[in-house]
Amino acid sequence: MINEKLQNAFNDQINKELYSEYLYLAMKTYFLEQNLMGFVNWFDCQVQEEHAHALGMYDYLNERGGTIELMAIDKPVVEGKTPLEIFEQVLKHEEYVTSRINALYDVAEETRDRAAMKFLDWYLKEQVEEEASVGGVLATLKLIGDDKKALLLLDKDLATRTFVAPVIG
Ligand code: OFO
Repeated sequence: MINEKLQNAFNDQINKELYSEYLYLAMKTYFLEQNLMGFVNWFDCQVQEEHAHALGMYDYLNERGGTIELMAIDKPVVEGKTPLEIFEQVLKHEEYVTSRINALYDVAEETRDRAAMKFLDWYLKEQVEEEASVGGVLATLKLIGDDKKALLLLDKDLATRTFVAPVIG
C-alpha cells in the first residue's frame, strides 16, 4: 500500500501531466491557425506523450493500491505570439515539470518507497530527453530569426516526427 503523502503527490503530478497535454493542445491550435502543419504534427505527438505520462502514473497509483483523485485542469495559457516565443514557453514549462518530478521523487525518498523511486527514474530520464529536444528546436528558431523560408524548412522537418507509445517504468 502506498503512503498517503506519496499518493497525493502522484495525484498532483497526474494533474500536471494532464495540464501539459492541455497546454500543448492549445499550442497546436496556434500553429493550426498559422497553417504550419509540421509544427502541428510536433505538438500532436507532444499531446499524446503527455497523455501517456499521465496514464502511466494513473495506472501505477492504481497498481499500488492508492486512491486516484482527478482534479480540475487549469485553462491553458499560451503566452507567446511567435513560434520562437512559444518554444521559449515550452522549454520553461518542461523545466518546471522536471522540478515537479524531482519534488515527487523527494517524497518517494522521504517515505522510503524504493519501488516508487525506481518507477520515477523513467520520468527523470524522459525529462532530460524532452528538455534536449525542445532546446534543439528553440536553438534552430533562434538561428532562423525572420527568415520565412528557413521556418518552412523547419516545419517540414517537424512533420517527420512520429509518436511512439512509451513503455513506462
Ligand atoms: Fe510529461 O513530460 Fe512534458 O511535461
